[in-house]
Amino acid sequence: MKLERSIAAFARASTVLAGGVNSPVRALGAVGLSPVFMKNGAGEHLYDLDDHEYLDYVMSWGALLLGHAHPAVTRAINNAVTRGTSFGTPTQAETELAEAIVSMMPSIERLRFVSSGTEATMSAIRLARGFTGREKIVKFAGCYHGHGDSFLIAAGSGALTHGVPDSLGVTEGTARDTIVLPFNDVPAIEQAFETAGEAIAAVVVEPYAANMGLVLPRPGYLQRLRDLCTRHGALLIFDEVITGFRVASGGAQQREGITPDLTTLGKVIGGGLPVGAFGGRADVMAYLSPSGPVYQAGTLAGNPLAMAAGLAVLGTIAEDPTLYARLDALTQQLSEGLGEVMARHGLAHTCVRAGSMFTLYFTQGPVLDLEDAQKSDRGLFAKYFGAMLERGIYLAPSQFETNFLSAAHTARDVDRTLAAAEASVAQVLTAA
Ligand code: HOZ
Repeated sequence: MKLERSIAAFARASTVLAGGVNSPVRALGAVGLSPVFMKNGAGEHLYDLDDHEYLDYVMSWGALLLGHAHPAVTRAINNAVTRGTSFGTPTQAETELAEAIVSMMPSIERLRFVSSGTEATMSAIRLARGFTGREKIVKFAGCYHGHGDSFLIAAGSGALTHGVPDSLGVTEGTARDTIVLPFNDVPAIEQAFETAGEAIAAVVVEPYAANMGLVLPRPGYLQRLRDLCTRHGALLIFDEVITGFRVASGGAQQREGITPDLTTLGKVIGGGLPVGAFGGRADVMAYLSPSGPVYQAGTLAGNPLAMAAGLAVLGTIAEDPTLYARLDALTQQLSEGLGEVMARHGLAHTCVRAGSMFTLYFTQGPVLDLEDAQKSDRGLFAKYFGAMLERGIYLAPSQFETNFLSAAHTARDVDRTLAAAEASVAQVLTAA
């Protein structure tokens, strides 16, 4: 496969952009390749500068639940853009999208829009600290909550992929206020509350951890977090930037039957435009300026184009009662099929799935925390990724990320992916 134009584009970008990219994972360094520059997307497909077509399983890292350039979303953005791109004043679209979110995710009584998931989680912990008057937050190793300083400790996603889970530039003081525990480990969180319960403002968790690959909570784990937070007066923050409106209209909290105090959102609620939100209990949200003493603001917060796109996405979800069941079934077919391919070739593997999200690990499993995820054969993953790319399948380019399907993916796409996986594994094993 020739990627000449992408290679040239990366060389040019590297002369003006730090590292040649605007977000580390897309550099494809983890799989030993040069980034593929895309020029357009349609439905479940992406097209690169060299005119190759790819079946896309990144879907803008989960943002595109409906696929690329969905007609309802495109129409909404086109209509909004003719009225102006940003006003720095309230607009009714913000209230309309907030109403839609509140009606679909009942734990959210009030919310605020921001411009990214990172901003949402940074703001949520400031609010939690302001509300509780406490300083420490608990996070879990391998979970990623954007690149706010407090979260770049044992962080997942690109930080893990590129070997900087504890980034330089984070002060010791900040690091001291973050307690890092293994995911899925009940004794560890019990112990943390026993030792430092009075100082813990919040426990922040991706209910389905999707930035060390996909790792699901053991039965009862999230409920235990809920109970401990309630007992010790700490807030439970669900980071649903990835899972919100992706695994169900009410997110992972609906599927698991847990009510967090605060939730952070992003991705799907912006239909591919830059957006984030945090929200939850009305008494906690009342602490936010201008009604309360915790400051938070943003020039582009509630941007009219992002609000229009989000309304189109949530409107489409609301009108399609079988959407999530279809996505679930298709993703199950794919992840089980991939498992069968790997088993046929005698490869140790574990395929973890939730709704339209999945990760294939090259390890026997089970994968229940970061330590387990790191047992995956990353060399094998890199070869598999490259072989799939050559066959026009664009997977998440790191072992420590999650793949996403969209409403545009079809059973034919799944068959094509499984055939490509069969051929890719055969190629990788023959070359070994
Ligand atoms: N941190 C994102 C994945 N979890 C990657 C964002 C990007 O490269 O666009």
